[in-house]
Amino acid sequence: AVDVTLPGLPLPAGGLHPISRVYDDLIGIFTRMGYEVAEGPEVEEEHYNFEALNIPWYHPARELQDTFWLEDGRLLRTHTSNMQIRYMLEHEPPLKMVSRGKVYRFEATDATHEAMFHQLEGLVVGEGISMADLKGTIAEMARGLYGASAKVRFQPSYYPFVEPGADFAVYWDNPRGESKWLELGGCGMVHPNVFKAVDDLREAAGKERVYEGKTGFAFGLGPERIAMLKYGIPDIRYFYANDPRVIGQFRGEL
Ligand code: TYR
Repeated sequence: AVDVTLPGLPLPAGGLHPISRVYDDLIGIFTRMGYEVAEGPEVEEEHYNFEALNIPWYHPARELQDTFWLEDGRLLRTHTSNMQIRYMLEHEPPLKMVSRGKVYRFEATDATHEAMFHQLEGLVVGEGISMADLKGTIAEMARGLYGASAKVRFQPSYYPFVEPGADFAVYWDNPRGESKWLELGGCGMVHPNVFKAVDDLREAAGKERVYEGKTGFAFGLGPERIAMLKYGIPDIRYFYANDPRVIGQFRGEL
C-alpha cells in the first residue's frame, strides 16, 4: 500500500542568476521613480546603433566599440543606446524610460571584459530637464543600490550622443571591507543631433516631429560591475561559463 501521509522528498530549489538580481534591483529603483521599461533588438541596424546617435561612419568613437557585423550589413548592438532612438520613435515626450539587455563587442576577453555583457540604459526627455536632474537621478539610484550613505561622483567624459557628457562612479561601502569608488557608467545631456535624427526618422514614418527644442538626459551602466563587487565575483567570465560551482551559490533564494 502507499502511505499518502508520508512527507514528500525535498526538491532542489533553483535561484536567480546574479545579473538577474542586479537587474531586478535596478528596474525596481527606476519603476518606483516612474520609468517605463522598454525592450529592443540585439540584432540591430547600423543607423540605430550609430548614425542616429551622432556617430557617423568616420567617427573615431566607432573604434572604441569594435563591432560584430552580420553578413546582411546589420550588427550586434554594441550598447543599449539604440533603445533611446527606438523608444523616441514610438513615444512622445515627456518620457522616462529604462531598457536592459545584452550588448556585444568584438574584443579580447579578460577578467573584466567579455564579448557579451549587459547594460541598463536610461532616458528622460521633457521641458527644461537639466544636468541637476541627471545628478539627482544617479544619486537616487546609488542610494537604492547601496543605502542612504551612498555617494556619487561625476567626471567629464565624451560620448557623441550627449553634450555635456560624463562618467559616473558610486562610493560603495562594502561589508567585506573593499570600500571604494566603482566606475559604473556614462551619462550626459542628450545631444540636439540625436533629437534631430529621431525627428527625421519620425517624419519618414509619417509621424510628427516632436523632439526639436526638448531637453533630456541619458545614462548607461553595466550590471556586471555591480554584481562583481556586490557578490565578490573576481572574473566577469564566471557569469557566463555555466559552471554550477558559481551559479549554485545563488540557489534557493528566489
Ligand atoms: N553607450 C555608452 C557605452 O556603451 C554608455 C552611455 C550611455 C553613455 C548613455 C552616455 C549615455 O548618455 O559606453
